[in-house]
Amino acid sequence: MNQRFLTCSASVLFAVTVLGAPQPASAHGSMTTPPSRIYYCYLNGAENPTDPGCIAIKQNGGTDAVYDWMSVNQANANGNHQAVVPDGKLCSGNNPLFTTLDMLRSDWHTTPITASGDGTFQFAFRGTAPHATRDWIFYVSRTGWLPTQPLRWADMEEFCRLGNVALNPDGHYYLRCPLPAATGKRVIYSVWQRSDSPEAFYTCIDVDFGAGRDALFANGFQQ
Ligand SMILES: [Cu+2]
Repeated sequence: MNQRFLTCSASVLFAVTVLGAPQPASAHGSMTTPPSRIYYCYLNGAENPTDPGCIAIKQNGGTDAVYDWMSVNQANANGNHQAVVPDGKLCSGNNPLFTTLDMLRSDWHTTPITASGDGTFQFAFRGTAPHATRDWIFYVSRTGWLPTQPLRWADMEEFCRLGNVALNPDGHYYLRCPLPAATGKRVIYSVWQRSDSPEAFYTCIDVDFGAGRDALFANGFQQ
């Protein structure tokens, strides 16, 4: 068996077997700044959520998905994301545990997002175990797309692509990207493709660009 192609789950199982120590099922990750849809619901409380979208996740799929917020993955993506994640399944990564993330709702909690003076934003992705990275890819939903419509690849515009980033000692990957000149509520979609295995991870992040950068500058905003 070639360990290079073990999925993360298999690696954890291997560690449990060999070391005999309990390991959390938390060896992958998700976006925490801004929080991904699933991580937001974890913060909201798996057992007693108060947010309408998080309540719906619990009612339609129980709490397992929320507790496993770091595992929205495809084990054999190998860069072929559009092949392994069909339209309408982007937020779940086409992973059956997370189908509730694909629900068509207008009330997913959104987090305001604003670029810093240089037009960039520093995303934070909590990686509970380090993996070497092939690439990080960021997309934003197009103008006019509504969250009550299935999210399709054709609705997504790539705005950032980064290579390998070292895991910060605090357990996060910090990912600085130029933000698109978007307005209003959008979905930002991130793809994390490992280079040490074909496994990839997906996150939907519900954000609100508000009036957008262009409006800020038009109103005299100073960098
Ligand atoms: Cu992992």
